[in-house]
Order: sequence, then C-alpha cells, then structure tokens
Amino acid sequence: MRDTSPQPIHLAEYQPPAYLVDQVDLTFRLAPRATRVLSRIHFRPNPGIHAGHDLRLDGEGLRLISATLDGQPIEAQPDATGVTIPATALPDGAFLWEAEVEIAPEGNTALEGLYMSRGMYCTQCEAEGFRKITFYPDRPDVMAPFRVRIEADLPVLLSNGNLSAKGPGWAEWHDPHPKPSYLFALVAGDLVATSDQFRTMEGRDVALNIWVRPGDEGKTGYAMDALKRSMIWDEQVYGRAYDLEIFNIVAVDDFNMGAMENKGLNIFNSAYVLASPETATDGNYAAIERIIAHEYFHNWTGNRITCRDWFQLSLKEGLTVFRDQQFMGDMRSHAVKRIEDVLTLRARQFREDAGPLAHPVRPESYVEINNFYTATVYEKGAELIRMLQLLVGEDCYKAALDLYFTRHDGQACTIEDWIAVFEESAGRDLSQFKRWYEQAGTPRIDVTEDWRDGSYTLTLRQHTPPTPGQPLKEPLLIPVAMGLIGPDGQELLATQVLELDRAEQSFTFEGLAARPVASLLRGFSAPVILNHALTSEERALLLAHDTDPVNRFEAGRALARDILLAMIREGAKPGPVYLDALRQMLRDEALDPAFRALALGLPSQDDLASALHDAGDTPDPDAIYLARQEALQIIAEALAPDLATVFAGMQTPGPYSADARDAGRRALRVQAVSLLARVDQGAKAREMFARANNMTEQLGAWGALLAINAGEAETAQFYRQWSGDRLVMDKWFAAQVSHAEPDQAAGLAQDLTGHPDFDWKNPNRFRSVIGALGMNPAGFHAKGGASYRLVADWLIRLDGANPQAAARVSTLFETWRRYDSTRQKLIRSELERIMAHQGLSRDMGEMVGRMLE
Ligand code: B3K
Ligand code: ZN
Repeated sequence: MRDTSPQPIHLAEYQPPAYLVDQVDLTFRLAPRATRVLSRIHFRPNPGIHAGHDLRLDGEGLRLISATLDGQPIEAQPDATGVTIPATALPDGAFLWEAEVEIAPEGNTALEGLYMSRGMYCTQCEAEGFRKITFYPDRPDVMAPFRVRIEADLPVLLSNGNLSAKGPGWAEWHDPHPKPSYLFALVAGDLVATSDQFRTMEGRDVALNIWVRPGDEGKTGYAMDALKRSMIWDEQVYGRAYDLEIFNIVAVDDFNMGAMENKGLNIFNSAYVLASPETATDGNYAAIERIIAHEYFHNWTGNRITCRDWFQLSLKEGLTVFRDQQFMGDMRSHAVKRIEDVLTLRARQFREDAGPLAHPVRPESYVEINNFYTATVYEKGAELIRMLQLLVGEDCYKAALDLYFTRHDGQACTIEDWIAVFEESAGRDLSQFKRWYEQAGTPRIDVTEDWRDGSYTLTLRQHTPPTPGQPLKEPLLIPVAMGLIGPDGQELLATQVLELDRAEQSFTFEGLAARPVASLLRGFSAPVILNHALTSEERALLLAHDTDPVNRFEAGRALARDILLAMIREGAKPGPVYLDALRQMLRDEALDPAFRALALGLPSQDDLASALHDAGDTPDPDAIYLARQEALQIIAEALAPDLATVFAGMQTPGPYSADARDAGRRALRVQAVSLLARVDQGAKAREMFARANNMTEQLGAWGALLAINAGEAETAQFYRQWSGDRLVMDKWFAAQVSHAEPDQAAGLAQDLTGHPDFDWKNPNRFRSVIGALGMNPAGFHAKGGASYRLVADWLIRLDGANPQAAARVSTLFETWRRYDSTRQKLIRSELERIMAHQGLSRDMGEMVGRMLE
C-alpha cells in the first residue's frame, strides 16, 4: 500500500525561492459563502539561483476561476496543495500572474485563512494560512509590498499598512514595507474604535485604533495604555520606532491563540484586549499588557526582520518573548516577573522537554509547522537570549542588537545570522553556545561540595537526558550565576557568573571564615534542573537571607518540594523549620506582597509528578493530591493568625488600579483567604465574594470556596451575574472544572459540555472545559480513565472542525509515560483510538504519532 501519510519537511533541505515577488495587488469582494479574491502578482526570477524553474504556488481549498500570465489566459490545473506552471510556459524575465479564486469564509471553522467570527470577517495567516486565500509562494523568505482593495457592505474595512483611499462599501490599503504573506491581514465588520495618537521619536504622528464590537468600547483603555507604553519602551530601550501612519488592533472572539502581529493590523483574541475591573483579573490585565507589547515588538523582531524558513521560528519568537519579559520587568517588578517566568518555563517547557514532544529550539523537521509554536520555541528560546546577554554583558548585548537591526532590516534571517552578530560584537566564538538551539532536553546540573581549611570547592556536573531522535548529548556552555552566604546570613561572595562548558568542572573559593551555603543559578541564569542537596536549615537560611530574590523564592520552593516528596513517600509531616520560615517570610513587611503571595504557594501537582519521575519513582496523582491537601491544611492551621492579619492588612481601598502594587496586595490577600478557608470553612472567602468589586477578588474568593468543595451558592450567583459576558463565562466554566475533586472532575466536565453556553467551536470556551480538565491532574488521572475518554472524544470532534486548536490541546497527554501501567494502558488506548480515526488531520496525526512513538 502506498504511504499517504504526510511527509516531514527538513531544515537540511531548504532551497531558496526560484521566483521573488516585487508587488502584490489583491482585491477582495467579500461574501460569506463566495468571497472572490483577485490577485495581481509581479514575479521575477531569483537572481541568486540558476534559471529555468517551474513556478510553484501554494493554494489550498481554492476554487480557481481564471488565471493569466502577462495578460494571456492559461490553463492552470491546481492539485491538492497548489498549482505548478511549467518553466516552458513562463516568459523570460519578470512576469505578471493574475488569478481570481473563490473561497467560503463562513464555513471556515479551522480559523485559519479568511474566516468569520460572529458576523465579522478576519484572517489568520501565520504560519501557512495565506494559501487558503489565494495562490502564492506562501513562505516567509518571499517578501513583497502589498496593495489591498476590500469591497463589502460593512462599515469597517481594514488591511495592512496605510489607508490610501475609501468610499462607501470599499477601502484601499497600501503597505509599503515588503512582508511575507504570513503577515497579511484583513478585517471587515461592524466595529467601533477607541482611538488615540502617538508621536514617534522621529516626530511622526501615528493614529492608534483598537477595534471592538459595539458595547465593548469601555473595555479597551488598558490595552491602549499598554500599547503606548510599549511604543515608548521600544524607542527608549531598543531605539526602534513605529514605521506606518496607523496602527490598528482588532479584538476577535474566535481565535486560535493569543494574538497575531500582522503588519499594522494586529488581530487579538478578545480575551487579551478587553478588560474592566469587574470582569478581568489582575492576571488578565498583566496578560493584556504582555501580549499587546509582544505583538507590537514583533514589528521589528519578526516583521522588519523575519525568518528565512519556519525552522528559524525562535529567531522572532524567542527574541520577542525576551523583549516582552524585559518590558514587563521594567513596568512591574523584575524579581516577581522573573519568578513568574521561571514557574511558567518549568510548568510548560520542562514538561515538554521531558516527554515525547521534546524538540530543539530550532527543530530539524516537522510535519505541520503549527505544532511547533511551543514553549520550547518561545520560552526556552527567550532563555537562550537571556543567557547570551549574561555571557556577553549588557553593553555588548545592545551593540549586537544594533548590529542585527542595521545589518538585517528587510531580510529573512537564520539563527546563524543571529549568533554572528553576537560573535562579532563580543569577539568570541559561540559555536558551543549554539548547541542550545540544536539540542533538545533540559540539562541537569549535579552539585557536589567540598569544604576544608577555609577553602570551598564546588563541583558541577552537567548531563542532558536523551530525547526523541537525540540519544547522545554534548556538553553545553552554561552560565551559572552564584554567590555565597555565610551561616549568619551575611553574603560572603557577591554574584559572579561561572561558565560551565565541560561535562564536569570544579571551582574553588579560598579564605572563607566559615562554611558557606552556595546560592546557585541566581536569577535562574540557565534553563536547567539543578540538583543541589541542601538541608532544610540551609534552604531556610537562603529563603531568609539570599540577596537574590529568585533564589530566595527557589529556596522556599525547594523546601516545600522536599517536604511534599517526603509526605508522599514516607508519610512525613511539614516540620517547624518549614513552617517557621514561611511565617517569618509572611510577616516580613519589607518584602513585596506579590513576592510573598508567590512564596506562599506550593509546587504544583504536575511539578511534584515530574520531580518524582525524575527521581525514578512512579508518580501517583492521588497521593500527590492528598499530600498537597494535607500540607495546605497544616500550613493554614499553623499560620492562621498571620494569614488573618494579612487578609485584613492587604485591602486596596480607593478605586481599582491594575498596577503591580495593588495587584500584589490582592494576590497576597487571595492566597491568605484560600488558606484561611481551610480553617474557617470559607467564612472569610464568602465575605470577600460578597463584597468584591473586582474580578480578582470575586474569582479568588469563589475559587477558595471551590477548593474546599463548597461555594455552590456562589457558583449560581456568579452565573446569574455574568451569563451575558463571554469572557467571564469562560472563567465560570474553567474554575469549576479546575477545582473539582478528583473523582468528580470528569463527570462535571461532561455535564458542562452539555450546558447551553458550551460552544465547543470557540477555542476559549473549549479550553475552559476540556483544557481545564487536563489542568486538574488528580481529576484528569482519576482511576478508570473517564477523563481520558472524555478528552479523547472531544479532541476527535474538534479535530474535524479546527485541527490546530485540537492538536494544541492534545498535549494534555504528553506526560503519559510517567504514570503507572494501568493508566498508561488507558491513555495509550485513547491515543490509539484518536490515531485510528478516519480523516484525522495532519496536525493531530503528527502530535499523537509522536506521543505514541
Ligand atoms: N506569531 C503568532 C503566533 C502564530 C501561531 C500560528 N499557529 C503570535 C505571536 O507569537 O505573537
Ligand atoms: Zn510572537
């Protein structure tokens, strides 16, 4: 039988485009079931390669009405993925391709290409959606200026670039900056704008608009403010100004991810634009700020300088995440932001790196590129840039970036181009560092120490476990920032950066008066797992005295983790060292409340499962859940008076402000009320719910009740209050499922999928039930496998409508090989059931195939 499974694409097989594009002109005649797209594309042979190639244009699901070459009609016969014009039919030199195609946006449930969301037309082209709009060389290394004319009987018609003309029922846009097709965008609908102005450092005025549905215009203020702050920041910190007369943002309800950086026309999931104190949590506000900044920053890192091919995705994504992290640190608290980023990295990227979906920051092959918009490409990619900055220093980082922008503006680049600007700026060979881009897996650093006669020797051993396709790993260049703390809490050695570049290396520190406690990996200087055995007392010392806030936090986390593991393995109980350290930390008013809120949290169930697995044990999700519950109970009882003080003291009187100061106070207050609920049966949480005038406190209080299996009245009240607000209803679904007791989670999720407000084709709503079930580990892994079945059923269903969204949610299963044989068998049979489904998408086929390998 012929193998019809989709073939992987390999980095090593990259070929430059045979034809380049000088100009694109598009006309859209919009209609829900029969949109006509007319294209005029000026091609010329790529002078860099030998002549005589066929012209291959990508195109999927297009009904070709007509095509001409230099005005002469041609017989073009599209196949399933595009159309080929043989070289013999092409004129010598430059030529004009014109085509008319028909597409049906209304039936496009995949939300890729041109689709409709509640009556509004919108597009999503990255990575390969443009080929669902018209025939084109749909690859990022073909960059061209675009002119777009939109015809539709709708009040707002938007595309990339500057508006050049408009009249009733039509508008024309011109984007002078050459761009790849993945940055094309079009929006049409009945929308209203919040508008503002920005003057660039070069003195040009830019019109800013945030477009939303009528009725939502009161919820755009924070996004606009974040946009203006992003624009100033990129000028001040990177010297990069905006480059068009207008910058449009549109909020869309049905969107596969967070947002998209289309040139001059960013399209956002409405969850990352709309906010009011009553409907959005502090976490939502922070996410809006971050994503607005991220997409804006792409204008330089992604749009002006783009990727040669999709293997280079981290070139734009890792860098843009790093930039948004820097921005958020500047806007809020560097320490708190770094801790949150480390938590996210561990929760998402370490998890990915430890399982069947592990891949390098620059993958070497893919079947469906949409499956590679991952935590590894994004978050680990950002970590690599942070390490580069640490290795070369801040001034050199700045020089390297300036060189990158001047040298590569307008180009489609590679990771090699990126490394080269650092090598040249630092005058240093970075070939060993480049392995970070090529080698998957999370490195482990095992620490041993020796102390004699005032001399302290630290020995670091690195090893990276095998990952799919990469059984053997080479040593990496790992920057280990460290300091030494004396037994009295005084710092004996201020932060310095050790460069670990061999499998094993020792570092000696002489002339110390007392045996120090090493504070290693300060600021989380490398994305590694550090195995540094310290006693509880030593960890408590670092929690109380380390000068590095990230390591203070890490010491507290490690303390909690050691205790939870001992509870799971030996039935131990949290002892006084831990409880006293926690109490002291909670009482320390010099500490940022946001930090205290984070430090009061326990390692997640998934963190504990991964720690157990790493140590060679088989994690038992029920035992993990019970140990956490018991630890929370003991902490709540031991700390109750202090928690009550914090609860009373952390109020935020006055009008709501989303700034980091107030958000930190609310975060600590919510942590306190969640613990107190375990000793006062939810009394304070009920009070907080009843009085809350903002979503952070309302949801926090309700969540505290759900977590003790209470809050039925509040669940009903929350629904009555918010059933008209889609984004708040996502929270209503998600909170119930994620807090459900292990044996009730599957049943509850199943019931909620039958709720009249469950709209499974809306990605946010789908994730609020099915995604949330996967985020409730004890519920997801409950005995019998009811959750596995439910998730698999829904993945199969969603895959038929929206493969990209379904494939993304399938990662809920990626840790399956950690668990016991009974659970493995149950999950395997669900994965096989998905795999055997007729008509499975390429997206899902690749993901499930890799998980089963
Ligand atoms: N570049 C887009 C992500 C596109 C995802 C395509 N499956 C958003 C971002 O990273 O900013
Ligand atoms: Zn991005």
